[in-house]
Formats: sequence, C-alpha cells, structure tokens
Amino acid sequence: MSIQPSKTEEVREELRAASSIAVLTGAGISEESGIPVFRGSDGLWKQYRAEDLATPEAFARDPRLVWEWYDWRRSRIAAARPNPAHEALVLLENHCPGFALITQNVDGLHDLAGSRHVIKLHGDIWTLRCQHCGTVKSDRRVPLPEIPPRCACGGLLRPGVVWFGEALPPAAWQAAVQAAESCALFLVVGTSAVVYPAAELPMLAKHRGAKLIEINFEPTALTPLADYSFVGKAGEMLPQLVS
Ligand code: BJW
Ligand code: ZN
Repeated sequence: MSIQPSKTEEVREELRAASSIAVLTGAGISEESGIPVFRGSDGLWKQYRAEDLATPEAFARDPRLVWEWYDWRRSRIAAARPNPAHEALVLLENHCPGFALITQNVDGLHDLAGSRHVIKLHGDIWTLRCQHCGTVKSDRRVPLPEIPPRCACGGLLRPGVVWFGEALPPAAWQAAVQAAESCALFLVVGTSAVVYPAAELPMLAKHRGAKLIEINFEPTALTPLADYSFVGKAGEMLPQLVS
C-alpha cells in the first residue's frame, strides 16, 4: 500500500522540522520479520491464553509450560531479521538529536537493526532474571535448557520480561514518560495500544502538545486522536516517511 503523496510530504516535513521525536513501537513492527503479534486473528492470544503464559501466577503454577513457550518464542525470534521499519527508525535516530525509541517488544530487533538507545518497557527475551535476588543476566541460548535453571543464589531463573500484573522497570518507565512529555512529535507504530501503562504514553504526549502520528495495519483506539494516521504495513510506510 502506498501513502497519499501530499500527506506523506507533510509528515516528512514534520519529521524534518521536529526538534525532538519519541517513537513507541509494538509487536506490529516485527510482524514483517515473521514474529507473531499478540492480538488479532493470527495473534498469539488466539492460540494461547495470556493468563496461562504471561503472568507470574502462571509461572508459579507451571514453570515448565511457560518456559517451553518462551523457548519456542526464542527460536522464532532467533530466526528473524530486522525489517525496513526497524531500519527506518535507525535513520531517524541518526538525523534527530532529540530522539527516543520506546518499545513494548522483547525481541531485540531494534538493537539488531542498530538503534542505539532503546527504552524497553516490557523487558528483553534475551535475558533471564532470578526470582529470588533479582539478578538479570544476558542469555541467548536457543534452545533453552529443558527446565528453568537456578541462579548462583539458588533462586529460580525466569524470562526477563514483564508479565501482566507486574510493574514496568522503573527507569525505563521514567525515561519513556520524560520522552513523551517533552517531545514535539510522537510516532506510534504497530501497537494495538490496549496494554497499560504503555498505552498512556501517546495520550500524555498529545496532552503536552506533541503532534501524534500513527502507523498501523488497522485503525486503533488511538486513531481518532492522531494528527496523521497511516493505515498499512510499517515496513512499507515508515521508509516512505523517513527516507
Ligand atoms: C501492524 C502490522 C504491520 C500488525 N505493520 N502494524 C484494565 C484497564 C486498564 C489496565 C488494566 C486493566 N486490567 C489490567 C490492567 C493492567 C494490564 C493491562 O493493560 N491489561 C489490558 C490488556 C487490559 N497491564 C499490566 O498488567 C502491566 N503492568 C501493570 O499495569 O502494573 C501495575 C503495577 C504497578 C505496581 C506494582 C505492580 C503492578 C504489564 C503489562 C505487561 C504486558 N506484557 C506483554 C508480554 C510481554 C512479554 C512477552 O512478550 O512475552 O507485553 S502482553 C503483550 O501485549 C506484550 C506486548 O508488549 C503488549 C502490547 O501488545 P502490542 O505490541 O500492542 O501488540 P498487539 O498484538 O496487541 O498489536 C499489534 C498491532 O500491530 C495491531 O494493532 C496490528 O493491527 C498491528 N500490525 N502487523 C503495522 N505489518
Ligand atoms: Zn539469584
């Protein structure tokens, strides 16, 4: 799908002129890299129940089941490469001094694409965290060991991600709020914007006077608030806006 030329040019100009830009990405930006999204007809939550896999209660009840699901997710992600949407955001970072990239994704594809400062709201699938002492370590094994290993302190290691009912990492959340409150332009890419508190960020930015631009495959609850809304694939739309 291509964008109306006049609208494209207007947004390209907005991006060029903005003194500061904050971007919030969601699972949709990695969809064209072959990583399944959560919601929608092909989404992970159609096949699996979030309560069984993405809550601390689920891990306490059946750590092996949750562990296996993350092992499967890791193998999908390990085979994936960044797509033109991830790459366009690297370009944007290189051309805008006041740039902040906030992601809900745990896949690490922004890092792999070359984005330098990624604010990760929901953690990182390539880390493990000790349930007892909180130590976080990088772990890129695929496949994972069959059962969750133990930390040096004896505590059980778990995926270093944020599950429902858990607080977001405070430093990441503070950095995201600061970026949303101070940016001139807020760009939202590939998120259904239904998971809080991440979904507050575009509204926070808008209330502080930022221009709101959305790119999504379909309209969302944010669309009526957006100054510009592009309906289409991030990997096609973003490069057109940023090139
Ligand atoms: C494309 C595309 C293409 C596709 N191009 N676009 C009632 C009201 C409000 C809040 C709550 C409530 N009840 C409970 C809550 C809180 C809860 C919440 O928000 N629930 C709602 C779902 C109702 N939130 C939490 O629990 C959070 N914590 C919290 O609130 O803590 C409070 C607290 C404070 C102090 C102490 C203790 C607690 C935590 C949320 C954690 C979310 N975790 C997950 C899993 C992460 C780990 C993992 O990956 O395994 O995060 S769930 C999942 O959803 C994942 C995602 O990051 C997140 C958001 O999903 P996203 O990215 O938006 O993906 P989709 O699939 O929803 O959308 C994809 C979009 O892309 C679609 O719109 C497509 O159209 C589009 N698209 N292809 C462009 N090619
Ligand atoms: Zn430990």
